Amino acid sequence: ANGKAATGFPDKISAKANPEASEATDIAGNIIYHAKYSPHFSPLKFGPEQALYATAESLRDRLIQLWNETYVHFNKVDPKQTYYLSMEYLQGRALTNAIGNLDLGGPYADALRKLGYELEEIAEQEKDAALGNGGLGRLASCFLDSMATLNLPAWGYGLRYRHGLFKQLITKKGQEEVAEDWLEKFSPWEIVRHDVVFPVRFFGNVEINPDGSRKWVGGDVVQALAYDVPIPGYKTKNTISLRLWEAKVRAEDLDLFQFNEGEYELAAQLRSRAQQICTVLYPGDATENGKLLRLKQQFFLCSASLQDIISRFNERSTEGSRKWSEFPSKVAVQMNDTHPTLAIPELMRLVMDENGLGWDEAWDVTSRTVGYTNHTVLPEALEKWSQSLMRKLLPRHMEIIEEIDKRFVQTIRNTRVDLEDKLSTLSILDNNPQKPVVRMANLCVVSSHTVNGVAQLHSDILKAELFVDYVSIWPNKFQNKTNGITPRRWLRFCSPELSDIITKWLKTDKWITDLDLLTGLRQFADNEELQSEWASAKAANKQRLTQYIERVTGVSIDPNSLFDIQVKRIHEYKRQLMNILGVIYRFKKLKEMKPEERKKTVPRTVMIGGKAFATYTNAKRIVKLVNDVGDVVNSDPEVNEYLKVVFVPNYNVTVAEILIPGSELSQHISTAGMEASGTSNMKFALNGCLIIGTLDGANVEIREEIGEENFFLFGATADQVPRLRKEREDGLFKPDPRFEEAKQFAKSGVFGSYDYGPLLDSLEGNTGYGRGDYFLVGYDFASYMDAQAEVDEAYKDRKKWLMMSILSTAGSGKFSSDRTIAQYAKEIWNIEACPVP
Ligand code: HBZ
Repeated sequence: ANGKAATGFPDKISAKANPEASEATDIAGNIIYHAKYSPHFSPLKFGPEQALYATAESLRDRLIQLWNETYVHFNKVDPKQTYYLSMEYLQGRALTNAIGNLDLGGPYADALRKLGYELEEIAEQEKDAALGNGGLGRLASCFLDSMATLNLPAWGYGLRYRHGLFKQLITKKGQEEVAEDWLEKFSPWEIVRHDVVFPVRFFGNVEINPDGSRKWVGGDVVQALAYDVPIPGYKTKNTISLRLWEAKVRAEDLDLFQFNEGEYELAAQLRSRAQQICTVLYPGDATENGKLLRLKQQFFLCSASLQDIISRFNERSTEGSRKWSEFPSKVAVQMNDTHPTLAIPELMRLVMDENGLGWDEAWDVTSRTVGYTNHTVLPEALEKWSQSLMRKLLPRHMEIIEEIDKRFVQTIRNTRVDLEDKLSTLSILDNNPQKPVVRMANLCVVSSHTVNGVAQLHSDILKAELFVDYVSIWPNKFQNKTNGITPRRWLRFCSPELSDIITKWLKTDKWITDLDLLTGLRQFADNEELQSEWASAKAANKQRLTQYIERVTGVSIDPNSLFDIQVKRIHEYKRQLMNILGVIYRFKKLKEMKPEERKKTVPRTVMIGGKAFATYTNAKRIVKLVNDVGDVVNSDPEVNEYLKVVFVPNYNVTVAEILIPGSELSQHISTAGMEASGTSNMKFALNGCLIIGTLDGANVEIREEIGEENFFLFGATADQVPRLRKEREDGLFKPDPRFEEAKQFAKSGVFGSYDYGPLLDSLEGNTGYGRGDYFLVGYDFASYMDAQAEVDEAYKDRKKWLMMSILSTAGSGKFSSDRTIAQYAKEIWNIEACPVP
């Protein structure tokens, strides 16, 4: 078929290296060239997998060329450049994105067709690059897409983890974790840079030179080797870098003497310690595990990246090096949460110990260079490192941190007597003799020129609570930068049907880079023609999702039912437990109804997905409960026409790209004040999905933008939470009978023999065994169920629902990461576009 010869290669297309090909035939020739002459498989076969790698390599040719042009241009113009330091990037797949951003969709689809394949089928072979845990990592990836698209001189730095976020299997026991293996074969997108290697030291000690200057010596030295992942902008030449570091040792670090003595393990000790550094992504929300390794990872990222940044700073000057005072006007470093905080003492050290500057100059350079983004107010998620661990691994950095702290405390004592009694919380070092720690967020706030939260409410809470006293010291340091998402991946490429309709009605596709243009849809929100086109695009996306669910879970769902989705990391504050209790209540009521009554209800398919941290017991119990409820509900012949419950396994970027376009209602129901922003809420709204949610994180701004009448709001507000918690804990609050009924039913054994007592008891107020219902599920349940009833009513009115759906998309313009990044560029980094001519 398709003219394939016996080898599996299409016989009519001849191999020809042609990195600039833009016609389908030439592209096909270039694909075949890669399959034959950069082979990773038997050169006798051309199956879908071979086609994927060869197609990716053909795109890589072009990306390398654009990347080079961009690099040369930046070198020539020498603009101020931003470096985004992040321990996490959730890139997902790259093929469809690269083809789309390069605007080669048509030619590539045609080329592959000539080779006997459909582009979609080939794209599905690719594994996700999942070098992150959740929202924070995905945000970094959306930011890279916007930086490139806005032609900004900006790069990302991260680590090349051998294994990304674990793969989630659902078994009878609930969630099981399996090591993920994105590099099992190889990644066609990365370019190993054997010319970019920097030494990174661990342990050792500090020597004092005769002139009083200090030098960090001894310990282990490992090498950081760069891998560049080119990041293309949308319809622009600018192609930037995500530079990922891998740890290596030099040949001379292998002790040949020991090896020859037969001591193979001893001989390779340093090598094996180096290899550990990038073996696995550190799981977020973790507690005591692998502290030392995590700290090594953080330092490895910071040290390698800063050495690279400094060498580029010098390289770009005509004299080969330049004045340090110019550094902050050429370099901005942004820290994605506190994970890369060690960039602060490392930059101080490099400037002082390696370049001979004094403290004051080094401090000036550092504090004018670094900015800090906070992503959480949860106390347990604020990083604190043991002082003794830090001193052991990074003795010089610990000295520098102590000096920063000393000077800060002294300044406060000299200038702000009123804050004297606050110093125990404001200082960087917590010298509690039981457990002396370094408070990383404090180090960031003291050392950065700018601190920002990720949604207005979150930034307000930072200023009013967590960092309130710092605000009185530096009132202008604190900003808000509401998160955003890239409209390319999250609408244009994941829902081409809906995108085409939008382009048709707006009579332009400029919305893809100017998302505010979506407001132009408002005037057509009740237009019947648009509504019917909208409905058919949604129906097609629901159909695709239906097939996906059937394939991965075996559950068949009704594409005409209301698709209700909650996907995100499983966490008690995100309240998946409230969702499933609501489902349990709905199930119980459906069971109690007469058949004629049931027929009047709105059929619903509730989908819940997300990963639980491996040792987070209650999160894992929630996963198990959702699965158990699904098993019972889905096989109940009386009810399963009206309700289905599906746990979507192994939620990741690729699964999100199937779920979100097919969604109609999505749940963003965290306890108010706890979700810093949320970003999937923006993706759902952009795809015309209605939101049921609390006044938390970016929900507040989404509701403002799309209109309160198009948002199903419920629940306590952030300022009410402390009082309600106290009342709930004290047993003063009397929960709604529906809440009691749902809990009783969950405990009754209908959902199997697993003991849900301990999970459900966490929802009790102070009854002697409960934990006080810290997340206020009991308080919010009543208004949640009322809002769910409004959803059902609204869904019955087809026209109204479609109008609300269109208005959700129309009001989502603000949530483009292009807007977010433009604000960072202007208000924090002070950088400007540098488009490649
Ligand atoms: O960052 C999330 C916030 O929970 C979410 O509200 C926000 O929208 C998003 C982007 O700003 N935070 C995370 O995803 N945090 C982590 O994944 C994490 C990773 C490692 C840690 C701690 C937290 O050690």
